[in-house]
Amino acid sequence: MFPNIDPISLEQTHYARDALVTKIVHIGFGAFHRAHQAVYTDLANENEDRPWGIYGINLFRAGALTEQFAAQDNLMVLLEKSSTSMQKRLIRTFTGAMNIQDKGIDAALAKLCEPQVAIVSLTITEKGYCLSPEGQLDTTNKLIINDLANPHHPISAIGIITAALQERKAKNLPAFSVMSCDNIPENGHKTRQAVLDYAALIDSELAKWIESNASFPSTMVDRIVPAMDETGQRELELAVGSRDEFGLISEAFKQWVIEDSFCNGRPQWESVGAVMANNVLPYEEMKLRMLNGSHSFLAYIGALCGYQYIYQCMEDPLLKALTLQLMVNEQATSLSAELDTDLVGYAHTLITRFSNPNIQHQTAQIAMDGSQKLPPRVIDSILTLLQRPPYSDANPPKILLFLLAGWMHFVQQKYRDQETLVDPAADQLNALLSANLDNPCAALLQFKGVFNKPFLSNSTLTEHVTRFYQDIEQHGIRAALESLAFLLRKSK
Ligand code: NAI
Ligand code: CS2
Repeated sequence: MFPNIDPISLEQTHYARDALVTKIVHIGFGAFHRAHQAVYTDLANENEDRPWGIYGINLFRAGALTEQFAAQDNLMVLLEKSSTSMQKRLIRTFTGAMNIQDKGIDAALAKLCEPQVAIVSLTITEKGYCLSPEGQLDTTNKLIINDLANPHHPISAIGIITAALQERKAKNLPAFSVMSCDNIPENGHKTRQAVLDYAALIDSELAKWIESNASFPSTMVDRIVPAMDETGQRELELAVGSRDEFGLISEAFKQWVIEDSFCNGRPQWESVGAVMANNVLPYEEMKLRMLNGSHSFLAYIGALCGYQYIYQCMEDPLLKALTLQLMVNEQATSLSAELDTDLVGYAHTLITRFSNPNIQHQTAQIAMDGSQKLPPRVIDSILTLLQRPPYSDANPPKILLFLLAGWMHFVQQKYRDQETLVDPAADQLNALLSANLDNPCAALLQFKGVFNKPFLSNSTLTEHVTRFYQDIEQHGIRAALESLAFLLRKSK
């Protein structure tokens, strides 16, 4: 399919592709899955007699995906780039893909109900789980309202998974494991909660069957995979020798920690570097707070400074220094004592990864969906840190609070400039701003999806956010960052 790929520099597996069996159906056939779980599965297949095939399903995308992917034989190329080297990898584990918008829900359910399907994995973004801020199924979510009224024609991922499990139960087929690979702490437990809450509302017997037959492993996933743009496409085309509509560019680093709780078998991912663990939460929190929390800091503060890409933020000495302090002094202090990891070393590795100029990761991409991302990356850490010396009510973690003020400016600027805020809570946030035009900071502090009760009941926290907000407003982002750095030196 890719005739011009130089065979010497191409990394590829060699198992018999015609032996692939579709035992994994992946919902959310986006960039990350194709550059992470698909790579591990493809590599693990080298040691399997019955290699694991993956079939991809998209819920909310339209287009002739099945036909286009089949036209390139369900193959794709990934360019894995460090700051000094690049490797081309051919990924051979896919058996096909579909957009539900084109093929219809019945086709997707038929796929999920093939008897041999053992795992349904997910990368559907944080909002795809339809959870309330308290971690229960959000029954006011539009998709869930639709699905509860039409359980046999669902449109949410939770509704589709439950409908498939219902059909499998009716046909006496085994259940499957539902493996979330999204950036959510306890992602398996939260998926289980959403599915069980939903199932209980349509059929209590089904909820019991799912509880005893399905499993919901949690995972910590890590690899920076920016959305492809035309420049990336052209680079890929040069490297491959022909157009690859599904090809991607990622960093060279990858990591996967998986809770070993699969009800119906799994690939030997540990044979190719994944770590199987009993408790994934400490790793999830480490990555979510140190990596993703810093990413969100750079997304909002970097964007306010005018930077388009993360590596450009790392070329700014002040931003780089504050990012390292955020990781080491604030986020690392908030983590579980159970972690047997050199967190300072981890922080330096993250800075090196963020500095990779070969990865064009847009601050705007990371800034999306802030209302979903800030609670686990920022709010949870702040509340934990108040109980951990040297922090206290009188001395709260300031870089995290500055980040929140930066997010508020980002949201406010989009509103002011009438630009689209990409966030599932955009309407609510804009309504709060329009109701209090004179005081955007006070308006956004009313947004309960981010500022929960414990946060709002602590006046030191709200005062700090307000002060930082005003500092940015009155003196500009650069001067506000310098004042923050000064404040941090003083409070040492
Ligand atoms: P993408 O934009 O390429 O794909 C997003 C996928 O989510 C699409 O398949 C889309 O159809 C689906 N989706 C969006 N909203 C949905 C909803 N409400 N219900 C069901 N499906 C929905 O994004 P990408 O890069 O694949 O990232 C997806 C997720 O993967 C992230 O949100 C994150 O949780 C996780 N992730 C991404 C990493 C990255 O570097 N790109 C790294 C680590 C985790
Ligand atoms: C990023 C993540 O978009 C975001 O919010 O923080 O996608 C990040 O690139 C990955 O989690 C890295 O593993």
